[in-house]
Order: sequence, then structure tokens, then C-alpha cells
Amino acid sequence: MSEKLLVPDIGDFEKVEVIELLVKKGDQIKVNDPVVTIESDKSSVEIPSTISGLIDSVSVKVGDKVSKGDLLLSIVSSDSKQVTEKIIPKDTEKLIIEAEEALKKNNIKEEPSKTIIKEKPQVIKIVNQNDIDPVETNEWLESLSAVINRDGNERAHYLIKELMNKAYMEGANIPHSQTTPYINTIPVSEEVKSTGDQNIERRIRSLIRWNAAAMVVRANKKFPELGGHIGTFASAATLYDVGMNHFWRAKNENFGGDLIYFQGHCAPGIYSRAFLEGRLNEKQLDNFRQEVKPGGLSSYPHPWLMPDFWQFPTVSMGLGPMLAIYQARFMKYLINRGFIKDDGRKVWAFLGDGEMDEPESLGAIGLAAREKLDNLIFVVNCNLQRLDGPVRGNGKIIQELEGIFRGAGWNVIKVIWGSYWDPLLANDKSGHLVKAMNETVDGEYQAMKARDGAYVREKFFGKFPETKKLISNLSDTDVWRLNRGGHDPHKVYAAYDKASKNIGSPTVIIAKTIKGYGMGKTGESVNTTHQTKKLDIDDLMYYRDRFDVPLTDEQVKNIEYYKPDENSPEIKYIKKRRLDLGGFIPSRTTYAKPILSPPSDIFDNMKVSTGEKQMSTTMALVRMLTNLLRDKNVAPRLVPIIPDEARTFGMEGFFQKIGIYAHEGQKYEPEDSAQLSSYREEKSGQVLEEGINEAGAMSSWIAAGTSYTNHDIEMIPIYLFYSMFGFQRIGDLAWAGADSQSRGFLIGATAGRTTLAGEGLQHQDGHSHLLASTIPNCLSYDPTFHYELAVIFREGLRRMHEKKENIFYYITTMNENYSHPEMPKDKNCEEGILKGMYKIREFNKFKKTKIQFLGSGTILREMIAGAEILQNEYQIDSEIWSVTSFNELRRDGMEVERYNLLNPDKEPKKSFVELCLEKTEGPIMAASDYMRMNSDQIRPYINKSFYSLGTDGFGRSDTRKNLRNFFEVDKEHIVAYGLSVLAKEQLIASKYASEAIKKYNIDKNKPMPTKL
Ligand SMILES: Cc1ncc(C[n+]2csc(CCOP(=O)(O)OP(=O)(O)O)c2C)c(N)n1
Ligand SMILES: [Mg+2]
Repeated sequence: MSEKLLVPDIGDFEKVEVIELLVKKGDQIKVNDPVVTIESDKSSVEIPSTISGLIDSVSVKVGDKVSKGDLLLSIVSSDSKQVTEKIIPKDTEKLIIEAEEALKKNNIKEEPSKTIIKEKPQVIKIVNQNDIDPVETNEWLESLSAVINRDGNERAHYLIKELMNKAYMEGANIPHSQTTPYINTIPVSEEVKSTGDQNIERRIRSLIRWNAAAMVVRANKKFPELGGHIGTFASAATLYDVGMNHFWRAKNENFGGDLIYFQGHCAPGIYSRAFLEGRLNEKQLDNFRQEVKPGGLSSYPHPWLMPDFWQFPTVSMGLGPMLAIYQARFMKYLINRGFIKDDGRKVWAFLGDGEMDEPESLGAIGLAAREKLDNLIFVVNCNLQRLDGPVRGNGKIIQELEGIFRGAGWNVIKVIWGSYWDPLLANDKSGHLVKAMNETVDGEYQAMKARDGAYVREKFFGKFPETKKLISNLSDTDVWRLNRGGHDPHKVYAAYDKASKNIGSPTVIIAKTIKGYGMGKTGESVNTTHQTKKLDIDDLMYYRDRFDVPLTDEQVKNIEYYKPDENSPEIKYIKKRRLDLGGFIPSRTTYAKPILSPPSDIFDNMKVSTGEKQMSTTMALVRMLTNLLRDKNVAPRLVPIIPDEARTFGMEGFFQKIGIYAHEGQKYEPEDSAQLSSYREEKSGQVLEEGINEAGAMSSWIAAGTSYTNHDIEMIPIYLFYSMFGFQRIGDLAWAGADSQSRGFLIGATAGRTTLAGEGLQHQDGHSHLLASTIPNCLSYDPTFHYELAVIFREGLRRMHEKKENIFYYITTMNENYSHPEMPKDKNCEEGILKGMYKIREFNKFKKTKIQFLGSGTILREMIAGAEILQNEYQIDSEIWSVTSFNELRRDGMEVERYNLLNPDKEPKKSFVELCLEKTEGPIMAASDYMRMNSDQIRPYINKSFYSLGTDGFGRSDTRKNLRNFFEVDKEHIVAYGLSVLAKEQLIASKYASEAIKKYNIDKNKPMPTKL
């Protein structure tokens, strides 16, 4: 039976043009196969079939205008059932069921701990001066103890929650406290014990500590300018060691590998372990921070400088936490899209407590909880200090972070006290010890660790008679030995174990440590620890003794490294641990297969003229992506990333076509479900819709752009954003992306100071290309026409994803509609587009006076229009060059110039600019919709008179015409300035320029736009 396929609801649009027929009479099609592409003035969308069968007739042709309800195809249906099947809205019911199933799976919590605590539980009797009825308080507390005793912690937690709900409903507005007492989260009775040999692990850790410090001290002895850090790793050594010995699984043929974000300035400690593991030698350690000659060790984790070792650049504080969150999210994305299997890989991020003040550090923690990233573990090393002094002298950073993370929905594990405190806490019957712990501020905690046992006895235990008594049988040395949780391998192990098993939420481990642990008087817990790079002989002797490093005094004086024999138990142990965990960490490898570039004809439709049809380059890009989504190699690998601007860029068609990634699917029927481009979220969705979150979107881009190494699967991230909210907003992340060797496309849409008309100063980008030019492996382009975009994009795919070059592309696209010409037939055109310029037009009627125009982006069109006027009204000839990239031209110019200067005896080479322009006639005038500095970049490589126009100054909202007039880049200014340049070069009389200035009402007295 013949069925009719009609145009579905396409939203507010009427009479939308059919731009492509994707099927023909006689084709067999299935439900959801795209049949035609329609295009409004803003976006293009494919219409999928809702019927499967044989096409009987096609009722539309390219160029037709269609509206809702118009007939598209007649189909002889092959399945009568599907005739009535409604494709839009999607089967939401099914999606909900799927999402709920997934939810259920995720919610399968570990069996609630049924352990009935046998020993007397820790009852904390809060001794509070404001307690109006301590007896009643005691009764409640004892009841609670009884519950814990009988039914366990989970039951107690449940009752407390119910009590709070009840109180709330009764009207008692009791604010819920997000913090717990200042003690460890994991009770002693629930600590899982390490299976490791603690003695040997301590010996290994001591050697790692020693060699790490020695590396820094030796480097600075040789070259005091080199710098480095000792105190940070000294505080974090146990946190890393327990992970390395027991938890972090390396990538190998059976497992994808855990991903560890090391705290940047801990690098010496990581090198030091690699030295014991036999991965680095003494010579390399001696080249710490000497990166210019090959073989040196980079100051911090820089994959660019050590591409086989470091995976994640973290030293710019705050980026590590954010990148780790989006890394964990992208891992789930790849799992949910079926690219990698879910084998329980984890992302661990090590952060400093001072670093947590960076807004970026905490900025994305809500997302981590929302997305239920139980593959993510943060370890915050709370040594209570940052660079200058205490992180929270007057407060408690651990408590503050606990509240913030718990409030955001994280699983929080505090590791505050080491095992030596356990008996004291068990004997704290009156609760005074915990009270003292709660009331002591970080400034005091820090000061105590800079002194000695006697001081701690007086200042801390001396707070109450009860606490003083508690330690009456301990010597000052015993008191001094009371350790912090982050230095206790047992406590750290228990926390890591619990974190690794947590399901349904991310975990943060907040560990308390001492900055400069073991460094003695000059370095331990003192405010200057962070910058200690040199230790004198006494300090070194102390350090050796503190950690029992088997070196003689003489060896200490020589600051020798210590590495036990290959057959020693220590070396055997350290290697065996890593062998059991799959290999060494960190290690950066890639086994990703390249993505075959699409055939060159995939973009052929962008090489023909659009005729009357006007479109923006943004729309051309979306058209191109729609084409790419039909290429079987490329389509699944595309990761479109959008910070809430899909509609601005005309990309709403992607919602239905490839879906928006949502780990829980879509639990609601979207408001616009009846429409063709309705908002569709799906567990296997492809689009990363990040919301208004450029930093998050960029972090996703980096995760996807480095997927080839972190997941061994090449992906093609395409992040589209308002160009003004690109580099200047996320510049530091872009730099980290470059360091990480990310591959992918950044698309600065709505670009150009005068092209995005009706917005305003903070939206109007006239410099993003200059910012892009600061990144060495970023190639940036400012194309004007659709074929330029196609050539650039395809080459990007080829170089990055097929040839695996570690570069990335920044391309600006605009929202001005105009018609696009056919690609010039000149065989050098493609090469020119890629190198940065090619000749696009020539006005050559009069052969008297000539000028060279170099233009890019939308301003190229103003130049063409200006050149036409010059030809028609002033008999001036011109050649017009489309400059797709001033940045690339400059790079080539610099390189050629350098070669020529280094080879004075050789035939000089010519830069591409020179080759293009050397035989041309007349002065050169360049312009773009960016600051003059953009086009000025090529000035040194041009041996002719060169002038530039540009949009220097604050942007503002107005019409394009007025803006271009204001910034003096419209065709009228191009004519007037062009004549003036010719007059200055004495090629024409100055009166022509003066007349033009008058004719176009150009106000000579108007200040420079930079001053307005
Ligand atoms: C964005 C940024 N700002 C400043 C620095 C310089 N810096 C390096 S380490 C450091 C102090 C770090 O303190 P914390 O996070 O507590 O780490 P700790 O060394 O105490 O473990 C600072 C300010 C940096 N690396 N990145
Ligand atoms: Mg710190």
C-alpha cells in the first residue's frame, strides 16, 4: 500500500528550501533514513523517513520551498505496522525505562555495612557550654550509640535523617550541617588493611623521598636559577606511594589503565620513583629542569616535552581538577557510546589545598556529582599551607572542603589522624579530645608541627585537663610521633580502598599532612617551605637520619642518589608491585588507529557557487558537518561540543540526528517533541551540550582531543563557541590542550568585530586570531567563502586524524549571509588557501595604476566592493588576495627569514608572501575584521609599501554598515584610504583622495576608534 511522507512540524519556519535530495524513485528506505535536507536562513536539517519501503515517487526537487504538511515522497510501505509508528516524538516511554534500568544498576550500592560493631563504639559527648540540658543530651547520644551498636551505622544515619526531616516538617528550620567532627571518616573497625609489606614499603618511600630532594638540591647547586620544590612531595609521598604500590593499574593489552593527574610541582617525587623502577637514570635526574637539550626532565608534567611519560599538564593550578572531572565524564561518554568497555577504570586527581581556592578547582564539582562519576577520585593534600603561608590560618580547610564537596553530592572521606591517635581517641570518653581537635584552627596546627612535642603537649593537649591527662603517660617524643592521616599508609590504604569501591558518586579524599614532612627545622611546616630549594649539609643529614637512608656522611655531603642493587628486596618489590598492576605509571602511549579522511568529493557541493542563495560561513560549516555525518569513518568519531549555543549556530538539527549525550537518557517528554528538531537527550547521544560553560566545554574538547592516547581511540572534537568567549576566556586551558597534544577543531563562530553586529563590546571579537597565534601548534584560519572552509577543514581532518600530527585548528566562522562564489579553477588555489593566501580577483582594465588588496573574513568582501568602485570610478586596477591566515603567513615568513639569516652564503629562500607578491604592481593594503596587528604580522616579509586597516578599539552594538564605517573597514573607507595610499606613493594626485574623503563623509577629525 502506498503511503505519503509529509514535511513534519519544522517549528516556526514556513517555506523552507529543499537543498538536497538524499533518495530517488526506486530506492528502498528504512525508518529514520534521511530523505531530504531542508534549509532555513539559519540552519539546515535532514528530514528522516517515518515509513520503510520502496519509493514510488518523489514530489519535491532541489530549490523547492516546503512547509509543514507538504508531500515529500510516496512510499510503498513494506511494513504496515510502521505506517502508524510515530517517530517524533521518540519512544520516550522506552527511553525512560532504559534510563531507569541504568539508574537502578548504578544505584546498586554495596551491601550496607551490616557489621555490628562489637567493641564499644566511639561516643562523642560534645561538651558544649550552650547545652541547656546536658542530661537530656546524654540520653539522646546514648540512644544513638545503642542503635549503632545494635543495627550499625547505616541505621543510625537513617534515623538521623528521619529526625531532621521531621523537625523540618514541624517547622523547626534547622540548617543541616554538611560537616562532621574533625576526625577520620572511616572508623578504625572498618579500615581495610593493606596486604603490602609495610617495612619494605617504608624503606622504598624513604629512598624516593631522598632522591627527589637530592635531585632538586643538586640541580640548584649547579644552577641556582633552576628552582624546584621539595616540600610538596615531602608532604604527599605516602599518598602517591600507596596508590603506586596498590591501586593504580597501568594501561596494557587487557586494561585501559587508570588515569592519574599528578599535582604539578610534585614532579621530582614521580621522577624519583621512576629512577628506582629503572625507567630513568642518574644522568636524567641530573638534568631535572634542563629541558632545552634532549633528555632533560621537565620541570612539571608537560606531555609536549616528555611525550612518552607525562599524560596531563597540571601545574597551572585549578586546571587539573577541572580536566580530571571532564576526563572522567568523557570516559563514561565513550562507554555509553559503545567505544570502550566499562572495565572499572578510574581517574585520580591530586590537588593541593591552596589550589582549591582556584574557582576552576571547585567550579565543576557539581557536574561530577550530577553525572554520577564514580570513576573519579580526588585526593586533596591538605598540608595546611600554600606558597606564602597557611591556607586557612583562622579556620579549617578540611572542614570547609568537606562541606563544599558533600553539599555538591560527593562521597567524602577525611583522613586526618594517623594510627598513633587511635588509642587516644578510643580513650576520649569525655569527648574533650575531639573538642580540642574541632576547635584548633589550622594556623595552630601548622605552628605545632613547626615546633616539638613539648609545644604540642602544652598548646594542644593543654587546652583541657581531660586531654592533658589523656597523654600523661606519653613522653614528648611519643607526642611528637602522633602522626597525621596522610602520612599513615594504613589510613591512606583504607581510604583508597573505600574510594575505589564507591558506586554512584565521585569521591574526594581529604588528607591531612605536613608540608615539608621530614625536612626538619628549615623546612617542616614553616611558612617558607614552599620555596626551599636548597638544603644545607645539616638539613641533609637530618633528612637522611629521619628516613634511615643508608648513605655515609660523605655521600650525604656529595648529595649522592641512592639506588639499591637490582637484586635487592626493595627493587624487586617495587617492580613486582608495578608488574602486578599492569606496568609503569605515568606512561603516555597511543595505539589508536587513524581515521581515514573522507573522500575529497565529500565537500564538492561547497566548491560550487551558491548562486542567489546567501548563507553565512557558520551555516556552511553546519552543512559540512551534516555531510560528514554521512561518512562512515568520520561520523561516529565526531564529538560536537556546544556551550548552549546550538540554536545560535543553526545546529538544532543535530539534536534529533545524533542526540545529546545524557547518561540517564531522557526522563521526560520534551516540550517540542512534535517538532523535527526537538530536544533529544540519549544515553548514547553524540553531542556534548555543556550548558553555559566555556571552561567545561574546553575541558571536554581536551578530553576528546587526547582520547587517542588516553583511550586509544581517535575522536574528532569540534567545539563551537562565540569567538569572543574562546581564547580570551579559556586561554589557559587552550594552552594546556596544546601541551597535551590535543587534536581537534575549535570553531570561533559569530566572529569579527563588525560582523557580529547587534551584540556589544564584550561580544565583539577583533583579536582571537592574535591570541590563537600565541599557541605554537594551533593553526588558525579566517575564511570568507564556503570552499575555503571546506579545503581547510578537510586538510585538518587529514593532518590531525589520519596523519596524526599533533596540531589543532582554530577556524573563525561568521554569521553574515552572502552568496559564495565557485572555487577558482587555478590549480594552486588549494595550496594558497592552506598556506594563507591566494589571488581571488583581478581588475585589470586600465593598466595604469594598480594596488594590491589583501583581505580576510567578511572584510575581503568589502575590499572586493571597494576595488570595483576604484576600477569603475577611478580607473584604478587592483589584484585582490584572499588571506585565509595571516598567522600562517607570518609563521612561514619567520622561518624563511631565520633560514636566510643563518645561511648568509646561500641563495636566499622566499617566503610564501614574497612569492605571491614579488611580481605584483603597486602598494599593498591589507584589512581584516581584527586588529591591524593581525595583518601587520606579514609586514616584515614584504618589500613594498604596506598599509593596514583593522578594527582596533572597543566593539559596540550597531548595524554592520555603521560598525564598518566606524572602524573604517567598509568599502568607502577602503576606496578613500586606497586612493590616499596611491597618492602617498605618488602614483595619483592627492586631490582624488581628498575628494573621496569628502564624498564619503569621512570625518578627518574623528579620533582613532581606539580612543572612543
Ligand atoms: C594558576 C597558578 N597560579 C600560581 C601558581 C604558582 N604556585 C605553584 S605551587 C603554589 C602553591 C600551591 O599550594 P598548594 O596548592 O597548597 O600545594 P602544596 O604545595 O602545598 O601541596 C603556587 C601559588 C601556579 N602554579 N598556578
Ligand atoms: Mg598546600
